[in-house]
Amino acid sequence: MRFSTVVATVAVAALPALGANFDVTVGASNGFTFTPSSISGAVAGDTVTFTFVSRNHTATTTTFTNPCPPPAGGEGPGGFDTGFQNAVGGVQPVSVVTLADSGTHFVSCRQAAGAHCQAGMVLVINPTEDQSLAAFTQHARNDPIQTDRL
Ligand SMILES: *[C@@H]1O[C@H](CO)[C@@H](O)[C@H](O)[C@H]1NC(C)=O
Ligand SMILES: [Cu+2]
Repeated sequence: MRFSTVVATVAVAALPALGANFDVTVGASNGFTFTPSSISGAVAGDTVTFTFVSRNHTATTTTFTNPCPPPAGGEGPGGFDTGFQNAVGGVQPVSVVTLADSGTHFVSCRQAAGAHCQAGMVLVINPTEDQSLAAFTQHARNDPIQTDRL
């Protein structure tokens, strides 16, 4: 009996994560972009794997209407912030975020007082009809650079 208990414990510990994963490339072709820029059907426990391939960016949750720049630490609840990930010099950092809920989240980059955000560097997780990628992109492009939120 003791032997079988030990085996069962090891088997549980070896189980893979149950959630789905969504891969996002940050800064493809040296651009101010998340690729893809929209993720649908993500639920609590799923992961988003951000691979930073150029410059020095973050993936940070922010608000829908006043997004640029995102606040340090990310807009919550369910917010996240990868922190600055520098790909200059050839290393491509990878940051994995586990989603805390199945809600809609707006993501942008904190770099340069919101300049990257204003350039349209945006991602929506679980967009809705009212809170669409197009509407969020428009809010980002209209948001002035705000050095006091650095
Ligand atoms: C990345 O950007 C942040 C914010 O501008 C800066 O503090 C940091 O030093 C940069 N990292 C590198 C390696 O340049
Ligand atoms: Cu950036």
